[in-house]
Amino acid sequence: MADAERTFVMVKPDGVQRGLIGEIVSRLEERGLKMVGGKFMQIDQDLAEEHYGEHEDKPFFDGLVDFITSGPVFAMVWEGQDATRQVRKMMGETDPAESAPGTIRGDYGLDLGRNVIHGSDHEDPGANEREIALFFDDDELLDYERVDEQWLYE
Ligand code: IDP
Ligand code: MG
Repeated sequence: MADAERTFVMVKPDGVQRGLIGEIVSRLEERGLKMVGGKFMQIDQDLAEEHYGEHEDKPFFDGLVDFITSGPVFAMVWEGQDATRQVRKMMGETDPAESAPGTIRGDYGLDLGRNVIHGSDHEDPGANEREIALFFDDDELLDYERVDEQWLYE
């Protein structure tokens, strides 16, 4: 496998409330990505402010923090070839209204502030590692082989 990497993915509170955890996990699993960590949790104020720290000066920051702490999320780590960029492609654009049908945000969202899923930004080097470390301890991430890996990678 070339470029094997891990990326942080989260079903946001709107996705949890709308019953989309299974659908999102299913899409990533069927693509061939491997879940190596998962945590159903509620984000507190400090973690939210740190996770979205890059947006602290934006007008939507307070609303974003309120939203992401408003209910349970499903935080995950997924592993695979070029995983960070591939997950972002499957997510669509930040604004669901601009996201192509077939993408997660394009299929399940309409509004910028309720876009169902988070995934580490592949254009921000180190974002995946930083976000994984923010949400997971090392011993919460599992190393294992999926039985289909020999058919998934050349
Ligand atoms: P991303 O989630 O596609 O990486 P970012 O630009 O990193 O997008 O923004 C983080 C999150 O902040 C978005 O997923 C969305 O929930 C929210 N957000 C971004 N821009 C706006 C906005 O203009 N209004 C309201 N919420 C926004
Ligand atoms: Mg982002």
